[in-house]
Amino acid sequence: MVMSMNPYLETLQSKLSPSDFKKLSAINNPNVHEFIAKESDLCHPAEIFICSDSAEDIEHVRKQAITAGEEKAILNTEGHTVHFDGDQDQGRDRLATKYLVAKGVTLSKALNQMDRQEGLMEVRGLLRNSMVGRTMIVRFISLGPADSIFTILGMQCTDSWYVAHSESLLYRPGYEQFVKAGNKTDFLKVVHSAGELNSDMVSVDYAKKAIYIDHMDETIYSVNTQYAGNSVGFKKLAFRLAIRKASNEGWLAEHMLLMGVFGPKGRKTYFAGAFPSACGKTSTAMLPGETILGDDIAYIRDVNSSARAVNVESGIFGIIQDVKAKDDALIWKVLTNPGEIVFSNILVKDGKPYWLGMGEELPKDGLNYTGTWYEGKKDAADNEVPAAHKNARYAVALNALENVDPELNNPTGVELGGIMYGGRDAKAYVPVQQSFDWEHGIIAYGASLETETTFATIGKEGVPEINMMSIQDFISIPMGKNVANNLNFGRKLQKQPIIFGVNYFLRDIETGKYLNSPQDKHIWIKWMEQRVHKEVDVIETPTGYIPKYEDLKKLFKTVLNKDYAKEDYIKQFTIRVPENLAKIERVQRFYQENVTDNPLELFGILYKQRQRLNETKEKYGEYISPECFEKP
Ligand code: SPV
Ligand code: MN
Repeated sequence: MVMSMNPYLETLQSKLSPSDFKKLSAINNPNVHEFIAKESDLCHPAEIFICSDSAEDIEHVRKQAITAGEEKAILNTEGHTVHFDGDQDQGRDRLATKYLVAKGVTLSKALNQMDRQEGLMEVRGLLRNSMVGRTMIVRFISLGPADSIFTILGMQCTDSWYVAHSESLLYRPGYEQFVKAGNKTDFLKVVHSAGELNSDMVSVDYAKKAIYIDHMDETIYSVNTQYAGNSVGFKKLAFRLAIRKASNEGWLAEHMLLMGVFGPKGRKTYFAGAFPSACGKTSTAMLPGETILGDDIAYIRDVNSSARAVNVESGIFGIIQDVKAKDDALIWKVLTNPGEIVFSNILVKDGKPYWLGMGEELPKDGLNYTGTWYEGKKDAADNEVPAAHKNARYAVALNALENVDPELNNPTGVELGGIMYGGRDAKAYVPVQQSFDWEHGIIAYGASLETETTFATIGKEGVPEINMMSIQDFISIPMGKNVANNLNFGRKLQKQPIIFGVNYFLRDIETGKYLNSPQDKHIWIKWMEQRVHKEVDVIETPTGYIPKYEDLKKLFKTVLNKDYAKEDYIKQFTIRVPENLAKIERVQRFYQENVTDNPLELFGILYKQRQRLNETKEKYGEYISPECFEKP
């Protein structure tokens, strides 16, 4: 029995069953009890469920998500359920997501922030009595593998069984870690309430959505939303706190995939890749024949002077649109076979899930995020409602994939051979290039990453914007500091990963058509793998080192069994001087206007790139075939 009960634990006793009380008491940490007691006092749940790592507790959460109606067990395949978010709650909400900052502090003009006291008053006001009549579920999670230098512990109080269930699929359990850690103060805290729900168990008070990040107390508040990107606290919300922690401690928290890529004779090289949402990150991580460690968030540390990385998560919350049997064999197999999967915002008809771009004809009616759906249905603004939302997703544990990498839970992570940055750039950058060195890669590819807004966030699509290292939405430190952190991290390494820039979205200047097929990314990554081992030669251009035609031709044949035409290569790898100069200008303007603490190298490296472009323009004109740069 507990020797001396702290007052927080005592106040919680009336809301806990004897077994839950026992579970909570086993965590000998008044900080944990204090957090739960305070949030319980604010949200007023009828009872509290403490979710340990036991199979029984995990199963209880899964079943409750169905019993409560947040997930519907209406799909024919065993283990599959579907959850719907409200029609105004279909993506991460940038406007509702704010950093709470102390008076006189500003993180950066580009970040959404508000006064901390005001924000706390507002969000705690919204949370007041939000859980009346409901259960508060307390989850403990380990971000990164257990017992490792990478591990960050987190806990969440939520009234959503769907959120708690998603966390079973997406994260490593952390209850036992908390028990072991004893009186630890250093952990992330999240409180979430779905707020008022309609009879379909969907959050309705979207106008009062608030997702506030209080970095001073390492606490995240999320209310009146269910969309996992806003409510699963350990995803993008904890990520924001981790970026801060990493910055203070000298490591990197990144919006990056992690994968193993095979070279000749079974050699495996690990890559990390930063891509803004909906720019091909998950599909890169899932390339057939390679291995996957993660598709969203990585922690990277300097271990004995090499860069080692872990996946913060252990599951995937992936975009389902355009997942096809032919192009995405691995995930297709998972999604169409028995196993634990939560689909969200798809269309359901006769027990079968449907999504946009699945390569099958969609039914003319069914159930979707707007309720009963039929072809031609209009929303309140008179726009046609699609059969499924573009940002419809699936949540699944990584170990459901047959190509999950055996090092997923290695407490020392994997050594990175390469890092890639990829945006959505219709005009300027070539499909793949290697940076001249670490600094050039960080500035010209990472800090200059440009994309267009997509359906993964609420708001207009297709608006071009800078998305620094793909963490623009999540950055929680001054932006210049983030660039400096990245520069410094690599400079200290004896074994630097090679930095690459990729662009899956380059379009033909005349026709506007994409110049590559989605499969081509496999070629680029195989080329990068060879470059890490210096097995193929390169061509030097003003923006980076690009592949030689012969090397790509070989790879197209061996990997995809395709004949790669020289003409295609020339189109794809032509250096477009005007578009590149315009890009540099946009990047410069963005940093000049929004960021006050830019490292000097930023403008220096961009300046040199501009100079190289101008010099080659003098010599070869505005559109320069890669052949011009080839040494005789
Ligand atoms: C993304 O949008 O980058 C995601 C999904 O990975 S979310 O959980 O919404 O962040
Ligand atoms: Mn993401």
